This record gives sequence, structure tokens and C-alpha cells, in this order.
Amino acid sequence: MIQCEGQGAVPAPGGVEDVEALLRCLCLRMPRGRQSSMQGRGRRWLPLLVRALRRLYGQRPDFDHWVSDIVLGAASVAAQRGPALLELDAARERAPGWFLAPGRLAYSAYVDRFAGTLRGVEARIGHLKALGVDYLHLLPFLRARAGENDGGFAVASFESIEPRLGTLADLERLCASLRAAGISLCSDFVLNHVADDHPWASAAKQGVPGYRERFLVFEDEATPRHYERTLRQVFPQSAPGNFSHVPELGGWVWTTFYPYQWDLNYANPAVFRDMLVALLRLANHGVEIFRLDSAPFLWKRLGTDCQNLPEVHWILRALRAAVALFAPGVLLKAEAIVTTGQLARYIGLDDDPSPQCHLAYHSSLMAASWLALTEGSGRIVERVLAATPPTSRLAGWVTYTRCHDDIGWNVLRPELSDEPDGGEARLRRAAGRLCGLEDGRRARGQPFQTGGQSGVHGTNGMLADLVALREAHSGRLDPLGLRRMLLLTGLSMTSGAVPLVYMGDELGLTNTDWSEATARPGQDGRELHRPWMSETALARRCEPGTLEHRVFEGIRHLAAVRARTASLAGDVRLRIRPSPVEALLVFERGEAFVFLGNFCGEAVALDPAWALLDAAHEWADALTGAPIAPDGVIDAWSQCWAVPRARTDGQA
Ligand code: OTU
Repeated sequence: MIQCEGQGAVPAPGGVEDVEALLRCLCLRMPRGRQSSMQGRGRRWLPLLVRALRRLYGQRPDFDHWVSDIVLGAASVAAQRGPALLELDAARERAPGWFLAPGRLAYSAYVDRFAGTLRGVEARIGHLKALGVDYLHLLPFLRARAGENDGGFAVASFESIEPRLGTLADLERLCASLRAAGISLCSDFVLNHVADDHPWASAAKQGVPGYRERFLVFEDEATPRHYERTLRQVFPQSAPGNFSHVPELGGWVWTTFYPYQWDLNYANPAVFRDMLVALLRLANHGVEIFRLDSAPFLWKRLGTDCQNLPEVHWILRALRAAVALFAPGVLLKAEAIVTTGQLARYIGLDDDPSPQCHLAYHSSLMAASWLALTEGSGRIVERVLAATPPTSRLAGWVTYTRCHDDIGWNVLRPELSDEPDGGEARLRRAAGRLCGLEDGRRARGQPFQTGGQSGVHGTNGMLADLVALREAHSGRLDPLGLRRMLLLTGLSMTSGAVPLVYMGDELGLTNTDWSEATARPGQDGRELHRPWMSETALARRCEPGTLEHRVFEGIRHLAAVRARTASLAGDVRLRIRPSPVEALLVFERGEAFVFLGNFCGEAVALDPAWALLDAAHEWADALTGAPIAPDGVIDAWSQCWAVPRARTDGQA
């Protein structure tokens, strides 16, 4: 039976197979003026939502109850969605590929380090617009666990803002200001775990019925030990193990990340229901894009690595259907630090029965770009791009050089599987070079979670320090360092749908001062690349000739050329062109764009690769406007964005 205002208890004939009955109920929860549009959307998306929920919870005898509880509960939140957002919903339903335009550029920053508070972010809109940003990812700003909180990724409340950053009213106001400036706000949605001082965790510790079951708690250590046999470690040095003993629970709770981050039990439909409501409420405050943190870990099964399980993708399909139904202007972006083949599933392979996320970080491409730079060879990027399966049309990759996390090396293992040691030596050498070993470039990265049994794991550091932007002694800009920075940035600008710039990289900011980084509670090394924004650097970016100006203009120029290059729209297929020159990476986007990137420290002649360019055209470099000739060269660590130029002989 479905409880339905205005209709009493509506028998759901044949259970919720009769989606029509459920749809009638949910439309009745909408204001009258929205009922017809909801009817239309419901016909398309409600069956997909019910189907996904049935894959997750269909074996439960109370499945019908849960489906109507989840759908009607979400509908009640959607009924409160404001007029400005309803308008955005309608516009985006008319243009569902809106986020794949070539002009997209994302920027990621911590609220406090970028602007102090949510209100302070408004004063930075001019800086974002000058770079060409139309997508702002603010790292966690919801109320976080008191004390150590993994940079805000231990969420204590999904309904309130971290007090030192502002209020919900500030969030709404910021979203409106950003919308008016043509910028979409992206928020982390940390749905895999909550802080151990989140109300659910507190209730579980107090023995309140129904809350222990929201987590994965084991009375004895035998089962955790059994799981551990096939689990990996995310923080092998700073938080070894995936389970933590909690005396108040009288057992061990699943903690993939830090002991104070308790994994949620999505086998419990109450968890799905309440997390969906939390997401829709944040959407009603104006958040337009949700970064689904730690998505691969959402489902657990004994004997597996508890990542990327089929149920994870059914949870994402359910979230996507719910968002399409109740907040169609909203995007979902998967954060999955997994291998290339596994990654593509998060944005849906071509034949996906129903869509999942709109976007996903191409985390293996990011790691490959760094390996390529340290090896002076484009081969690993060729392999990753070749291993990237075609994804569903209305979805795309977020491509990036750096972010608030480490460079995670082990996602490249499949592409290195033909190495005798599985790639360990190559990854170690790459990590070593980024930490300034083996060559004089003075890269200033630091190893992350590396040592002992854990082998190579990750590398921390700001972009400027990893490419050795500055000369070792003088601190002046090294033009070759700038080329390395722009080469990696150019790769991210041409290989996906939404390129992302990490806060401070656009100004060549350097690593956080180590003494300051270690002063922060619970730092684990990633603080190295989480500096405060510098007012001096911001001022210098407007002064021609300064390092900040040259870096900013270099990145801004790449973004500007990208924005006017139709072939770089997110849904234009990428095709690798196997290069005869190891250092030279070549790939096409559509029929009228070829990226040529030289990953080594010597100039390479174009001639051997000339045959890769369609002879039907004459070609020019979109970055400089200069014609490209077969006898040309591509300088050390340089790139060329080849586009057809109007033929001088008048041919088409
Ligand atoms: C994500 O990270 C966040 O980006 C990290 O900042 C958080 O610490 C973490 O989740 C917990 O919320 O594997 O897919 O290697 O790359 O923890 C989830 C460190 C993750 C991060 C890794 C990543």
C-alpha cells in the first residue's frame, strides 16, 4: 500500500510494478503548477529509479514500503525547490549536454584557504572569471567533525555549514551570486562515510534502535580479519586497516579511511533514503554539481576488494534517476581513484542500461601524465587513453593535473602489467623524480603513504613544485618549468570534457610551508599542497613580466583557445594516433583537431609524425596561429594544437 495524501491508502496493484500509481502519488506532492512537468519526467525516470532500487533492495519483504518511502520522501523535498532553480532545471532539460560545451573550466579550492569564508568567495568571482572558470568546486564546507576531520571529509552534519565558514544563508547567497556570474557551484557529497560524532554515529553508540544498522559493525574481529584478506589500504601509513574498535559499540566498525570516518551501510535502505534527502536539500540551497566522494567503496562483499561492486553502480543509477526526476539541473560527478577500465563505468559505458554520473575524474590519465613527464615519453598516456572505453554520449571526463589529494600511482598497474615487476620500478622512479631525486630539476614533491610493505603509493606537491617551475637557486621562473606546467595543463585541456585547475596552480603557488602544514590537526602529508591563497600573488598576476602573470596568462590562454575550439566539446570522441616518436603524444578530437605533445627535454622533428595529420588540410597551431609544416619541430616540453587552416590555394 502507498500512503497518498488526497487519495488515502492507494493499493499499489502488483506492488510498485504499477509505477503509475506511485507517479500519481508523487505528483500529488508537487505544487499544482509543477504536476504536469513532473508527470512527464516521471514517465521517463521513475521506472529507472524503481528498477535500480529493486536491484538493491528487491529481495526485502518490505521493498514496496521502502520504494514509496524513498520516492515520496524525495518528492517532498523537491516540492520545496525554489523558482530560480526550477528555471535552471527547465533550461538544462532542454539542453541536457550543457555541461559538455568546450568553454567549461573548473576550479577547485578550500573555502578558508581561497577566501576565508563562503561570503569571502564572492569577492573572488572576478579572479575566477578572469581565468575563464564556470565551475567552482569548493572542498567540504558542511559542519565537520570537531578536531581531526580529514580536511572536512568527516562530515558531522549534512544540514549545516561549518560555523567558521558561514551559514546556509551564506551558501544560498553565494550560489545565487555564482549563478548570476555564470558559475556553477560544485560541492563534495561525502556519501560513503560520516564522522564518528555525526548524530547517526552518536545514536549508534548510545544504542538507539536502528542506528547501529546504519554502519557495518562486527562483534568479533574474525569477520573483519576475513574481509581484510582482500581489502586494500587507502592510508597504509597514517591509518592502516579498514576497521576500528569502538568500545561504545562493543565491536569493530568499518572505517575505510580514518578511524573517525565510519563507512555507511547502503544495504540498509534507510541510509540511501536519508542520503538522497540530504543531497536534494543541498541542491535546493543552490548546489548544482555533487562530487560523489569515495564512490567505489559504497558496497561491501566478503572476498572482494569492496570497490566498484555492481551494487555501487546501481546506487549511482538510483541517484542519477532521482536527480533527473527531482532536480534535473543538477550534475553528479564520480570521484573514483580506480583503474581506467573500472573508471569508465562511473559515467556509463555506451550500452549502460541507465545512466550513472554525468562526470568522473579521469584519475588514471592524471597519474599517467606525470609518469609521462618523468619518463620523457608519451607511451603511458597513449595506453591509458587507448584503454579508456567510449562512454555514454551525455557524459564526460574531468581532466586535471593536480587536486587536493596526492598523485595516486597504483591506478596505472593495468597499463604496466607487462612489466616484469608490474611497474613497481617505473612508478618508484617517477615518484622519486617528482621528489627531486635523480635529476637536477629540483622537483619538490614528497612521498605519500609510501614505505615499508606499502611500496609506492602517492606523491604530494603543488604543480609548480612538481614541474620545478622555479630555478633552484634564484627562485626565478624557469621557462622550461613553465613549458612543463603548460604541457600537462594543455593535455588536461584537450583530452576530456571539463578541465580542472587546482587553487593556486594558476599563480604558481608553491608547497605549503612544512612547519605550517604540520601544525594543522591530523595532517597526513597532503597538507603540502593545500596552501593559503596569496594576496601578493593575486596582485602580481596583473603585472606583466612577473612569474604569476606568465603562469596565469599561460593557463588562461589555453582555456581561451579551448573555449573557441568546437572539436574540444566534451562529447567529441578522442582517437589515439600511435606516434612513431616515443616522446611525442598524438591524439585527435573529432576530424579537425590534433594534439601533439612533446614530453621530453629535447626538440622533436614533426616529420616522422606528419603522416598522422590529414593531408587534405593545411594545418596551423591554434595556440599561436602559426602554420605547421612537415619540416617543423616541437620544442622540449612543448605542445601544438593542430587545426585545419583555410587553404591558401582556395580549396575547401
Ligand atoms: C577522497 O579521496 C577525498 O578526495 C580525500 O581527500 C579523502 O581523504 C577521502 O576520499 C575520504 O573522504 O580514495 O575515492 O589517496 O585520493 O582517499 C576516495 C587519498 C579516495 C585520496 C583518497 C580518495
